[in-house]
Amino acid sequence: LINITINNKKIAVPKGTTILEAAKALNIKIPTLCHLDLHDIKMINKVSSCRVCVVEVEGKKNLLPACSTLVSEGMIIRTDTLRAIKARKNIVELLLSNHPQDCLLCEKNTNCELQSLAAELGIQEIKYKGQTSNHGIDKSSYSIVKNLDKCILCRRCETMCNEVQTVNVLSGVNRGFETIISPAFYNPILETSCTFCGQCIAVCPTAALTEVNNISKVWDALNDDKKTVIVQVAPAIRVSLGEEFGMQPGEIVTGKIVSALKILGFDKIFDTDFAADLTIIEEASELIYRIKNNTKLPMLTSCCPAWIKFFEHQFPDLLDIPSTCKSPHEMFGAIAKTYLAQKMNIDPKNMVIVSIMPCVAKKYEATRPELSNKNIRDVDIVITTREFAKMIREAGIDFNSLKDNNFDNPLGESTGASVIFGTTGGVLEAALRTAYEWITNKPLENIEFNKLRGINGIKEATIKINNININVAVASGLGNARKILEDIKSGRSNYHAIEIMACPGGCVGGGGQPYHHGNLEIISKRAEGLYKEDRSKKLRKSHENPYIQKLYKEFLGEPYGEKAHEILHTHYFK
Ligand code: HC1
Ligand code: SF4
Repeated sequence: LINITINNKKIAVPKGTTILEAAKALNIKIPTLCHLDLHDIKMINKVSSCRVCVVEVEGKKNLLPACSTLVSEGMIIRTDTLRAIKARKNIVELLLSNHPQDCLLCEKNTNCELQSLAAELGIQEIKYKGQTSNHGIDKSSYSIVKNLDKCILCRRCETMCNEVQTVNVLSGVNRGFETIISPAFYNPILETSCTFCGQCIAVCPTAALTEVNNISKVWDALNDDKKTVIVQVAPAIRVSLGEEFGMQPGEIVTGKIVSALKILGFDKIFDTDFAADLTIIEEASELIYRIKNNTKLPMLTSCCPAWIKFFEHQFPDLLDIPSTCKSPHEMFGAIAKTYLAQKMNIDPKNMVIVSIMPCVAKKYEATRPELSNKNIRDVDIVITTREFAKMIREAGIDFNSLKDNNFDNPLGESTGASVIFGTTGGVLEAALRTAYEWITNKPLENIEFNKLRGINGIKEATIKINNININVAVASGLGNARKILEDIKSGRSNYHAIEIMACPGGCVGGGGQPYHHGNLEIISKRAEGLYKEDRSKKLRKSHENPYIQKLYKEFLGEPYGEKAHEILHTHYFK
């Protein structure tokens, strides 16, 4: 151990510890901006580009950056001297001198790390006047807005995109004042292999990367008398939305969500969980078919649109193995505009389906032409958890005091299996609960597959069903997905089914969720909330959902049959 002193407090820390880490152990806060250490998902941004974390070290002439300076025996460090504080202020003032000062109008207002830091440091004027950048805004995609004028070159997005997701879309080009973070050849993001996972947005400290805001489209629909506006809520929203209103991550706010949506004026309030149960019926049927016929194995799950885009770009020779199931929220839209439209006796053209999702890739997914029926899109508008929270605030709803309400039927009932879709491992666990009972004709006693749970990037298990050993794997984060796909490509893999989610942790860690500001424990707590909701449900297997059974009886016919294929399945492109 190495003995050091920080602000007169002594501590012994292991060799290789940085001053920043040692200070944290003493509960001494050193402000940082570019630094981000998300150990659990192997994302460590250590570029030390902002220098906000400078401290004084006895015997050293210059101030040193705490994030990249390792401790040494006997080091005496001060984080709170006038010189250090002045230097920090100076750095932030310099950053602000080349930053649009439109906080009041900014998408990240009240959620921006630069803004908070400026407030913390008491900055009230920007001393420096000079040249400011003017790069224009990239609004080419349906998911992501890139505004380089707000970029502070922290490189967090670059680390996330290249090292964690291995997509390699964003990198620094040019030098000095001209440096920008850009796709190759300055291409608009739409023309790249960006998956729209939104993880770059999740780690951007400012509003350089944000989601495409669809709130006004929803207000317009709600105010159009000719439209029947139907909303669905993704599994992962119910354990994260509360954070926007001061609640703990993982707190289940499903009932309050329904109440808020009623006040906002949606005509019907349904649950994507219902469609997740439906997905399981189709996906479990498909898996059993493929195992019995020993064809197109391993089967890969297909509910994550960023993952779909990733393999379309990166692994085009494997396009036949993903499940052909549309994602649950797309299945929901397809059923709403056929089965429900018939039941309600309305023209699907006058229906607007709004999806509230933890994901920015779902915005792009909804525009894919093949996710439609007779040229009518399955889903019309997608908003994120964050946008939903903004709508609740805009409408002046006191979220915390709302009473609980229930989803409407027939597309509002769901089982515990569907709830856990929102966390990594949940889709596969849900599919196995059904596949096991269908193959063996026996009840599954222990329905919790603990080996598939937890935030680990890659998880594996072997499940004995009758006499067959079914090998399964789960990956979250696209870098982990890449490893699994490379193994399949080279024939090293012996899995039957693999679940892949693009965002580390699954949808609970989605790019449209409340910002975690570097605290990954938040993602685990959201997952715990979903498992808790699963345990509280009377029905915990998708095939037990009575409304799903009714849907097949009244409308779809056989699971994985002709009508189901026409409405609920899709195909992929190189
Ligand atoms: Fe997800 Fe899914 S679980 S993909 O993470 O399969 O977004 O929550 O809605 O569609 O159900 C997201 C979450 C979500 C779909 C479902
Ligand atoms: Fe990279 Fe995902 Fe951001 Fe696209 S959305 S640039 S893939 S991190």
